Amino acid sequence: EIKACLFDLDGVIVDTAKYHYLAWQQLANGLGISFTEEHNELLKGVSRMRSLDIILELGNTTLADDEKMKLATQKNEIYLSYIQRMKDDELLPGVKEFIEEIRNKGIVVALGSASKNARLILKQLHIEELFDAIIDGNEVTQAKPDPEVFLKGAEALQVESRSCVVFEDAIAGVEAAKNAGMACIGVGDPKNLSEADQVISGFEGFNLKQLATFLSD
Ligand code: B16
Ligand code: MG
Repeated sequence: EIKACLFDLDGVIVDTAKYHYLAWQQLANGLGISFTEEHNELLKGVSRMRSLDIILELGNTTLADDEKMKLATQKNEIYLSYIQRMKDDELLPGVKEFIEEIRNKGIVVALGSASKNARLILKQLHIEELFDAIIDGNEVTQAKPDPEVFLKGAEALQVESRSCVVFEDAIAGVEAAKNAGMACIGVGDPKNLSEADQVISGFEGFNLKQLATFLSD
């Protein structure tokens, strides 16, 4: 029986990946490192500092820790300037309706995101009240694929892992859900998300009945 659903943020609820990309690209170009959309795939679901390390590795660059902190802050400022302009219509199609449907049917809902900006983004999109619990990058010490973010979500909702379903778009996120002993629905390309129990391309037309049949197969 499904008692709780846990949602990743970036790539599941809103496409902030394009803003992360623009901000990292601006930063990388400033360092003389070329950074493409393909490189950006490596950063999905990965923490801010780890993302910077990956970019520096691409450019064969090593920097002192204080220099790296400065760059990470700079990237976040660029990112926030995009986020502050974001509008409600940037919610991915159908996701708000799906969350409203499951809540009406008594399922509790949590956010499980690696982003330290998660609360700000939920506020900006006026969907903070859709979540019974919010676990984000400020509350976890272990990054996905470690299950910490989802285990803390389940704990906050007071639901056992086996009654939880996670929605994820990143490979590391699907692994984190599996490591937490939870069912997982991949959102995106089935090629990348083969570890998920089922994959959907998005939430348009998706409903609780379909979710229940998926998981009873
Ligand atoms: P921040 P998610 C992740 O969010 C993003 O996928 C990843 O690209 C980003 O680096 C990470 O959040 C940290 O974000 O710099 O805002 O703390 O997919 O786990 O919701
Ligand atoms: Mg994601």
